[in-house]
Amino acid sequence: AEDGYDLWLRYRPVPAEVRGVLQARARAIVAATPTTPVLQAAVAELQRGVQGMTGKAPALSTRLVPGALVLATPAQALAGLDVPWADLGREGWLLRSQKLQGRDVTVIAANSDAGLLYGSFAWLRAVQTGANLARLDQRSVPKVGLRLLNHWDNLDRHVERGYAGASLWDWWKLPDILDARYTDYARANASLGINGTVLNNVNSKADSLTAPYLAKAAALAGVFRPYGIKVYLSARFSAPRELGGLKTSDPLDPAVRAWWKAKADEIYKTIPDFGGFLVKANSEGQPGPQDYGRNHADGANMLAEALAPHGGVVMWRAFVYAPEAKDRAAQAFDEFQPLDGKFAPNVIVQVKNGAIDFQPREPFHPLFGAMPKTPLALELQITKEYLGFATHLVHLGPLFEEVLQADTHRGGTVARVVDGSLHGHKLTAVAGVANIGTDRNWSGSQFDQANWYAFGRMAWDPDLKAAAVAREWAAQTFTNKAASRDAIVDLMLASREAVVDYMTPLGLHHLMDTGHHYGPGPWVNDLERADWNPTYFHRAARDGIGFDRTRTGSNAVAQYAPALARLWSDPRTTPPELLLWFHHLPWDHAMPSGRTLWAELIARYDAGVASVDDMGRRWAGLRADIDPERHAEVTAYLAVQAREARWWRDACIAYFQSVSGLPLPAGTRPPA
Ligand code: GCW
Repeated sequence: AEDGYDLWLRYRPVPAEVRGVLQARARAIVAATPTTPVLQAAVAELQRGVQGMTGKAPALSTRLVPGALVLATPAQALAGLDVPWADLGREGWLLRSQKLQGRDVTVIAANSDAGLLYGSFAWLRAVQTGANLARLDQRSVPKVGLRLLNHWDNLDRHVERGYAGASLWDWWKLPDILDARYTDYARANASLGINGTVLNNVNSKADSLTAPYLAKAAALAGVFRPYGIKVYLSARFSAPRELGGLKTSDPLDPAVRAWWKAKADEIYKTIPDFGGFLVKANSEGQPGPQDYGRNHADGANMLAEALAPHGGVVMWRAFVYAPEAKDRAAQAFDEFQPLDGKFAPNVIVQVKNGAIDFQPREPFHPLFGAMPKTPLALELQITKEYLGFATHLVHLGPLFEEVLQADTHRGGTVARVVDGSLHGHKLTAVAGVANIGTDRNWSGSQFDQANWYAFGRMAWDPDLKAAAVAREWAAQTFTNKAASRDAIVDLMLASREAVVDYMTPLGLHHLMDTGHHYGPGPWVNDLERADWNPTYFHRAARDGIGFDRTRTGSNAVAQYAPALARLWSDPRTTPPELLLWFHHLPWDHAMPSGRTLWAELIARYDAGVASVDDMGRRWAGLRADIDPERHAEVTAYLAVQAREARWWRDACIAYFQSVSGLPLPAGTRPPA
């Protein structure tokens, strides 16, 4: 039965006519000997894939037979091979069907074994998406160096904001027992080019840095290493006090610095290729350098100094806000921008895509482009904390594309900031908060797998189009029949705007109910911190709705480049989808559609519901082409979403009406 465990690496038997072609193109695998663990992983994956699709695995061969898959590096380049090695970088690959020494072969070429592994997965992707195997000519080089998952996994296996079961990491059984699932996790990530994983939650326990846990992390690192994946840890800033018995964790205290240096040495003795630390400091109650009157750079640089001799990096998060701030959206910029140029070379500041918190839609974070002397990592959330958890079908590819392609008006897009090309940085990273757990289907729903997939592919190449990535995923995961595949893609692409419309249209944000963030709660107004209340964000009152972030309000808009700040300061030149993010406007404000703001708001909520209904209809029409198990499961989830989209719409409109005092516009509702 199909339960989704195999993700997009399904390798199901292909139709007879395809089988012959495939067999003829995978008669044997020619690779270097002696082989390395990474190369072995590549060969094993090719064998597994071809075995699954044709019923017969190609053998390893030292002879160049016709129909061979040739894995080539500069050290193992056969005569006649003409590969532009210099253009492939350290991890890039080339895929080409060609004649070599008179034989028809397929060349997979790279400068490293990791590149060969990525190239092997690329060939399997080409096969599964129906590429013409006789005419392959592709190459790809990652634009971003560190492509990382961030697990918000606690040591007790609870996953913060996780909706796919418990943490995969079975800390009690590690390091001795290595669940086979760890290998499948690594395969899936390697197939996308993900090359690092932060094992534990940013709200971290110091325990994760103790010797027993380092041994467990080392065991995981051992499983992941053949797949080109490094292990990282979230570090608790107060560890010197909590673990080391020191009186302080002040980053400028020599004893504290010495403690971290010794800890780093210990870690690298256990995990020689350890990636580095991810740190959440002075944010939502976490300890940090400000506890001692120091700043973020002081804290980050202390850790960087400890890791530098080993080649490790510090990813220092910019997600900070305090109740005193006049506008929560403005605080990260205010704290971090003045520190530009103050960070050590192995520090990268990790910035969420938007300034509030992983909402259905936010403008890009104003720090992107505004810290030219500091490498900035983009943090995306794959798990759907604010987007209906695992039951709502919301495909995030369009959201990722929107932020990556946003023009900072400071010389380039967010993608150009993040890939380092705009400001000439070599240290580059994209991080995604994982949506992975012990559920059979890994991600809590069949379609949430696509968010993991899209994250990985777009971290490798931030310029990939969401539509193209969704097409790949749908072909591999569900069906390669063009019409059905495209219907799935349409549904996925429409789903993002649908959730914006039925939850938070027109730039509204953070209307979700408290704590869990599931379902509507625009009326909530009694939390201990004002900046947690939905009323703080929407500011709906008799006079109008929206957060004034222009000069007459918080002026957070001034954090953007002047050209953009000018546009977004005027409601007439602010795109409707960001309108209430930047402006507080009267209910009768005239919208470009000709409707009043009040009528437009209602129309958007209705459009969101209609779009979810449409997704349900499209999915129903696909029944003949999808296995019954997964078809039924998605159908059931879509029914939940259809019901809850109405819940969102009706609750929000009812609440806003109670504030505006306005009648529902004529014709928007059936007569009573
Ligand atoms: O939005 C908040 C989440 C927290 C999370 C925090 C963060 C890990 O609700 O659960 O904590 O963001 O990103 O640090």
